[in-house]
Amino acid sequence: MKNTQQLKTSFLFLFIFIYSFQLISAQNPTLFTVKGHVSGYGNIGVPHDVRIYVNGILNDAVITGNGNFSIITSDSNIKVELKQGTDCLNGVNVGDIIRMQNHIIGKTQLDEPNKLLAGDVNHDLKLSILDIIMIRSLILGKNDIFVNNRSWSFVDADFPINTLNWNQVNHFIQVNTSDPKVIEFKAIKLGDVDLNAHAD
Ligand SMILES: [Ca+2]
Ligand SMILES: [Ca+2]
Repeated sequence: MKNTQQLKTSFLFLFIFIYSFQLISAQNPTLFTVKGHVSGYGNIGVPHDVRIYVNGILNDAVITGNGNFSIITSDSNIKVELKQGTDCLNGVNVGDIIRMQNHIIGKTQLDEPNKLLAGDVNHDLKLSILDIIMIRSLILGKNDIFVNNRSWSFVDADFPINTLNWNQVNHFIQVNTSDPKVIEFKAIKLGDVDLNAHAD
């Protein structure tokens, strides 16, 4: 009889232990840290006021002066995007329009994929007269931002980009959070096809 009672008590303790463990696990999910880095191209540097979005939601992670950031998440797979929508005119002037016109009519091609990404200000993955119209409106003060409130683009820096595939690069990075690799973004100032914007 005593053994039966002891067995019941043992089962009860075992049940409480497993239940408590499950409760603690649910309250304290495993957290992953995803490390990232953003860099400008050439001597352009990294812009201020860059916001980090994780799965479409603004995250509190901040980018340090040297371009590093850390995201803490409990998700096993996340989509990371960077956005910056201030100071759209930075580096944008008539010289950019002339270079884009020359590219479109085939006179002088823009010779770097970064310049093509910079020129596609309406983000339709083509360089066309529509982009020039948008830049001209910005310079004339008729609008103060490019589409989707973007002033800079942030693309996957590990994509093997060239002047033929520049429009296939992802403007986000999908991350398996258990993978320790550092994700790398490249910052592109929109509208600045001769690359004379500055980061601060
Ligand atoms: Ca375009
Ligand atoms: Ca420029």
